[in-house]
Amino acid sequence: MNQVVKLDRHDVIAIITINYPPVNALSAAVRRGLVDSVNAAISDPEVKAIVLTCAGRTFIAGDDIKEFGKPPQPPSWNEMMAVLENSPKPIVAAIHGNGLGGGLEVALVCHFRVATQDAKLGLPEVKLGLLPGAGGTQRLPRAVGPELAVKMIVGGDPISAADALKYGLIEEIVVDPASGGEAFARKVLAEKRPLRRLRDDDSKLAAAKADRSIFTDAVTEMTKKARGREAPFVAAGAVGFAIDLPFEEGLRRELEGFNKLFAGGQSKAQQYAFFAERAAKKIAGLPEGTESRPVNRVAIIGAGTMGGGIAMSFANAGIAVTLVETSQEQLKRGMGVMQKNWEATAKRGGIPQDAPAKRMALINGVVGLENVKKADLIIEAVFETMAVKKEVFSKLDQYAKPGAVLASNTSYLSIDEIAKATKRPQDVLGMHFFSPANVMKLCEVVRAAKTAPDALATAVSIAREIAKVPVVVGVCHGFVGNRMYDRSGKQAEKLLFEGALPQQVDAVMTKFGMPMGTFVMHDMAGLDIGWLSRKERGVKSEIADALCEAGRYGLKAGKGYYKYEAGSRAPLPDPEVERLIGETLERLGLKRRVVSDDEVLERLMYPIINEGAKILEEGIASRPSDLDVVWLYGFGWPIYRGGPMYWADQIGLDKVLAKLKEFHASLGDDFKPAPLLENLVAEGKKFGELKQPAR
Ligand code: 3H9
Repeated sequence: MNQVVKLDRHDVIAIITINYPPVNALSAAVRRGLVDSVNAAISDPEVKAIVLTCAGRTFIAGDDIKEFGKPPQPPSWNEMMAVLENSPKPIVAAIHGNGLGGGLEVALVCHFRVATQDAKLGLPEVKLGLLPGAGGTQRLPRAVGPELAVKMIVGGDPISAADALKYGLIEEIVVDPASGGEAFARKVLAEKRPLRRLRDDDSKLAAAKADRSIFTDAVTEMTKKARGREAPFVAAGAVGFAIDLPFEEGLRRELEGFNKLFAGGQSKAQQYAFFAERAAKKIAGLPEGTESRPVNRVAIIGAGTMGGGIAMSFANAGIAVTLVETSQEQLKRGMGVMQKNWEATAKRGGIPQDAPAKRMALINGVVGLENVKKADLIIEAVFETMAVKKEVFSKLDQYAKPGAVLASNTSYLSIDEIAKATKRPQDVLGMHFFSPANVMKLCEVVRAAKTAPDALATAVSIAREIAKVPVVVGVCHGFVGNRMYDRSGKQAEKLLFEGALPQQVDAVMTKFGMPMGTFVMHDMAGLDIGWLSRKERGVKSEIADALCEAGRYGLKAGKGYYKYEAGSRAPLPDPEVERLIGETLERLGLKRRVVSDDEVLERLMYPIINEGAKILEEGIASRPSDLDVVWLYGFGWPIYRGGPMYWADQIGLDKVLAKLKEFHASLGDDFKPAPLLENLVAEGKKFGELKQPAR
């Protein structure tokens, strides 16, 4: 039909095949080919039924996001959907890989659907700050009932083919999409099955029409974690229209919601984040054709909080690991923590009941570094001092097999320095996981001066295999994430010396969309650790020290920057803390002033942007979007704000620079503007316009 859609005929069955790599997105050319093919099949008197299938690795993964924002090209979605739905000849959608977004919506206007066992079906538009805008919110509830439809549309996660079959989204599971779809189409003809148009079938809406709580309970559950995002609420509302309004009216209201979200800033930021994550997969400067090394066995050194979390991440992905400790006692403690962690998740229904035992079985706990001999990848997660790290790496040099990738999970230390402890610096790199490592998706893959390209590629690919989001960064103190975060943390502390209270600072952060504020986080981590380290170094932080001297060690003590009721993790503002802060300031001769929320936000966030600019200048990260990915997946930056660098572009770099200069004049060098930022402002450019590095 055209370059991306092919029409074949196997006697009475027309087979339409979309072939538009990589994911058969519904570009204008695909829509044109599809409409023309269906029309041709309808007008061909020999054709009695039509199969819609895709070539390559997947069915249609949605509208073509790369065409978003460009002038619309015909045929319109409306036209395409009408041609398919009104076809007098049955159309069978045969799904493999992913049937997502507009792809699933196309399948829903077809009269029948079959899918391969490994197929995933979903409406992930909310993840792009949108809702399904081609009838998905009206047809999916009619296919599977409003309860599951809310889960899929508001949550955005796909379901398996087995579930799709169970809930009536597909008719059959097939082995091969094209031949399976064709066989099913022949069955439809042989059995003279009537065309099933979901728009005309309200049977699955009846229960929710009679008892609306079926719908509202599902919405309450699914919007619990929406935190500031608009799309989940608008999407939920649209599913409500399917229950309450006639089909056409529901469709109209759905489109209204889609257009509103599409025009809004949240969706733009979320689309940006989608491409930022994909851009981060492209490792700058990696020689063409670099292959990763095979990894069949993984060893992790250290069963503490980080090592345990990393081991859990591997086991969660079904990969066996050898977990090495220095004593049986330490090992037992670490294994116990993992077991408890999984059991708690299973109890909450987060993983199957038998998962904890199965996952524990994948972890082989051992004592002694000599046990790493067979590992292809070794991740060190021991105590965070250079001397200890170097000792471990020099021993690894003796035990690890040639070619094994040697990774350190250090959060701050120089990988170049650690690599010197071995005779194989080409195999050494950083894999910096974020805490809790079994939960947070970010993994900074640190490329040291001598890291070999294939070692780097190996770390990136294994990180992806365990469902992490790897971002390649260079060596500097704290790499990208912590280096930027520390700028903000320092200001949070300073603000307390000027008159802000922990609860004000934290509230500004959570209102902005961060999952938690700095001081709640300090309480969770424990204040005593920093206190001890300060004492060792002879450094003071008067307010934090005063809290510790009063026994306020954080959550574990039931009091820190906040107080906590017995058995509760909910932080409560404590007048006692305000008193302690007041006394400390008085002792230091400092006057409290009213600090505005705007100032708190600027003081916390602008240094992050400024530090990001310095990181880019130094070449520690390849692109501004990589920094945004670090913040999205390492610190829970609100996705609807894209990331700090994207956010800065939206505010206007001139405004950010002007504020930094103002703070620099009054508060000193913490705010000294990065030359890159000054240059961009001088050229009237944004971070987003910086030249992208070569793949
Ligand atoms: C929608 O459908 C709106 C409708 O409701 C209504 C309209 C009226 N378009 O992720 P990968 C590219 S909204 C264009 O690395 P994987 C991606 O950028 C859409 N391009 O592969 C990358 O390109 P590059 C709803 C797309 O195997 C390449 O494909 N659908 C699209 O890890 C490989 O991607 C979604 O939100 C697209 N729709 O994962 C699904 N999708 O190589 C979004 C991907 O140049 N997509 N690309 O960097 C995904 O979730 C994943 O890509 C998928 C494959 C699971 C499909």
